[in-house]
Amino acid sequence: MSAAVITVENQENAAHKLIIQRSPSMLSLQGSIRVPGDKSISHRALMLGAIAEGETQIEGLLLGEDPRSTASCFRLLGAEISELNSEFVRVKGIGLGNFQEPVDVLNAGNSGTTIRLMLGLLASHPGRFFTVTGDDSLRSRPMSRVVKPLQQMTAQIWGRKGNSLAPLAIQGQALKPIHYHSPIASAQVKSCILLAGLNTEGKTTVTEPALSRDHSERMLRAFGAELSIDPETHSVTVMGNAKLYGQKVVVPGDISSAAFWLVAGSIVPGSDLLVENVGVNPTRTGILEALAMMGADIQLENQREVAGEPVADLRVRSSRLKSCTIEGDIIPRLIDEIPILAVAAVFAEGTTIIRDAAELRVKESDRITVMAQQLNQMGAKISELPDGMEIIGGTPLVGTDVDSHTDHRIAMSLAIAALNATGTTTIHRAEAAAISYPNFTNTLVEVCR
Ligand code: SPQ
Repeated sequence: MSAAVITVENQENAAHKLIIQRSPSMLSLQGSIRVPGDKSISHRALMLGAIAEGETQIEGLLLGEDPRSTASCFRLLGAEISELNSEFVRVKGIGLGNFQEPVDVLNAGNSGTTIRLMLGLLASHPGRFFTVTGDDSLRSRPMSRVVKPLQQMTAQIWGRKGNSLAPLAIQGQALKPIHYHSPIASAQVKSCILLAGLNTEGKTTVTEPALSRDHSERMLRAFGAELSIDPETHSVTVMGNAKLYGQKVVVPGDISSAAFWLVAGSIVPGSDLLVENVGVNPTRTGILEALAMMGADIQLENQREVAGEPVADLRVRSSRLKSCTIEGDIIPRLIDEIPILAVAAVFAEGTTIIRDAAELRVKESDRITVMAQQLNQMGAKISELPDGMEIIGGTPLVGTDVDSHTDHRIAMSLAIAALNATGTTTIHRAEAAAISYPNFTNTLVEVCR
């Protein structure tokens, strides 16, 4: 008999419920799995491929909804992108400065990375007019964080609420270079400004208060851009009038997707899971450090470098977790993993504090409020802080009806919480997982033994 009953119930409008019922005989998670390609790297490979000269070949692209949005936007801008396939995608670039004026609105769907990075490129393409939008969630996320610095570069952008919400209209211009001191550590802000700087004469610099993920910097260099980086001040400078050349990109597995299995393997007794081929770029490995602080048993095996990004296989075995405090400079290095870290904290001994993470309130959902509400409905003891959560661990969870709020990371975090709950958990709007992890439910079924 299977250790868990996992069913998917389809509903109207492509919505579905994920129903998880753990069997009374204890389940454990076993086997070796692969997670889909890194979402951040997938977006950047498509975008840089599109603005490069010549052909880019991408191996291991994430086939989630978000990279599909990027591909459809850049096709409208003139790039030739072959059918998306995780084995091989070919992008015929149009060369920097050569976007065609799209005949329709560029729709970034649910993807903050698509709209914010693309804005930097659009604003710096003189003589063309563009309109960009997204789904309900994206249209409520703040765009002023990129619109304001682009305006300092003389960009022309209009939108609702003082040009801070999509839909946005952009009249491309020749921009002026700036040195931007970002008030937040955000890879999307940094990348937007650097991408705008590519087609702008002179040097454009971004300084951030703490280091955010550096995939743009690594990939820009690989494509031939001239970049200087000052690690002391967290500053990156790009030389304008750049020329990029098509490359071969190998996308490693996404550590943000691996995080669900690292927590599941830690909290479900008797588990022993190997997650192969995971990107372990130091700007993304805050989750490994946080779980180590909590006493998790995670080993990095077969460490190697693939196409400029560090990669390893991660072995997780169950362990007794203890509480910890997560705050400060580690936050940007694990920001997307905080929903699943909250699940780990619920099963840990003691009180876990998460601070300095107010950014969570402006993600695909308000991830502080939604995680606290949904896990508390299952019996957890989580109090919201303005910039985080206080989680009193050790209270058993009981399955009930919960909702993803259409946020992929919430849907998957709740599914992992359900593995360690008694009774039946029904996750509404679980289809959101397809944004970053289309195969999530199949892998869940595969590893539960
Ligand atoms: O792309 P989007 O929708 O913003 O996705 C998220 C996610 O959880 O997948 C955030 F909601 O990831 C961001 C991440 O939080 C992806 C990203 C990137 O690829 O540059 C950077 C981070 O955002 P930020 O605002 O800190 O720059």
